[in-house]
Amino acid sequence: MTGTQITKVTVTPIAFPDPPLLNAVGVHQPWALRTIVEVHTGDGFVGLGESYGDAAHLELLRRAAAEIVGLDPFGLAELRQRIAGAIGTVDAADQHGLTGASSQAKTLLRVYSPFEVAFLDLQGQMIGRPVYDLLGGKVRDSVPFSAYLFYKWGAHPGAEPDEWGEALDPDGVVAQARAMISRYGFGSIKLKGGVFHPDQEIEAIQALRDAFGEYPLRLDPNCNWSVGTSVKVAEKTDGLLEYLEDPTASIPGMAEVAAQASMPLATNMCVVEFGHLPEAFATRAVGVVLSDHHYWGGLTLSMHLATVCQTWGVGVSMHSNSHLGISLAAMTHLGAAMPQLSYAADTHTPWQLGVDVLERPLIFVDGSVPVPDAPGLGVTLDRDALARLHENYVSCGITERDDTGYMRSIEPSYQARTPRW
Ligand code: GKR
Ligand code: MG
Repeated sequence: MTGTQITKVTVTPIAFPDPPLLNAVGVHQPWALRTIVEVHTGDGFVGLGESYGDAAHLELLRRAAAEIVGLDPFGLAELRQRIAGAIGTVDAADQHGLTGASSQAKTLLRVYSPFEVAFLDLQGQMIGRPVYDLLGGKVRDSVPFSAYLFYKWGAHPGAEPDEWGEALDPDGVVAQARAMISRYGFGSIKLKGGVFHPDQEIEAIQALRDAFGEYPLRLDPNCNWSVGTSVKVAEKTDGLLEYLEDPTASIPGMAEVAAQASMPLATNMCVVEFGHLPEAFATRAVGVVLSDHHYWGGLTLSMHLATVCQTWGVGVSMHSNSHLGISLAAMTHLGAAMPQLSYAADTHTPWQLGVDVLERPLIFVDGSVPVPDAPGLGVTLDRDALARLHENYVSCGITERDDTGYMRSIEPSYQARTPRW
């Protein structure tokens, strides 16, 4: 084997503390799960990737990892073929229901993604160039992110309050926005909705508008409204939102709402793989697609997605789930290289309570992450932190994200219903 070939791949499940964030299907469990992928070459380079941590996905990542030794880090086509061969025709997307329907195609791209990112990290280190250069070069020096607000309890039942406090009404939402913006400097705001009656969530949006003047605002109820409710909310929020995200389920449902709404509709739930684009664009169901390299097949395919969106006059934003710094670095390089990114990207970074797997995580300056110019992703794994977070995984007893099950353990009568209103 030559020094540039892959000699070892490790796949490490981790868990980190997660506050009780409320959403359309329940509440976040006390621990968020992720998987860290390390790909080593004979020359001593280590490429990094980060992905979901649910058991079925972890098993597929492990199967894929076993097939990668011996590959050339520049061989992305072969990487994808090997992974396709390793996982077969399985369909094992997320079970929590917040990133849309699953399919074999999407499962393959979810498994491929962290390895693709790790390969790009390696390529960059080997040729001494940042990952954004491998995606075509940077079009911006810093990538804007948005304040991502959640309704939340002050603490998990029986635990100490977390640093963000309670937010269950418009005042709490505005207070959370003030705290997050003063800490990170974000210049736009997204509220995770689908938790309370839509009228209460509209009141919160109005309160944010009153408190933050011209800040762009978004509301995302994760498909928890019927078409009729969505149309009414769109009427009541006319002039208040830069986009309304996934008000209702399915491409035909979104198309019906879009035909009557004044603002663009955005999605990370009805358009989640390339096969969804023709119908969604032909029926004008969505005005903005939220890209997410974790399930669109890594950074290169996310760039392709943006080009297709542009061709159809559809905007591009970026979706997030609970994540740590390797994902943030990958999102930052992608955002740096993607000319079509016309909205501040989502990030869950403020909710990770300062925990990370990196030695020096990327930082936010005035709501944006300055793009690192070091070779590869430009970040280094903190092995002690990785070991600690792996210990959390082993001891926390959680192997699946299950917001509904956790909510039911606290409120036994809770039912996840779509649409709820
Ligand atoms: O973290 O609860 C959450 C979010 O609801 C997340 O899981 C969604 O996938 O943020 C996401 C979204 O924009 O739909
Ligand atoms: Mg969303």
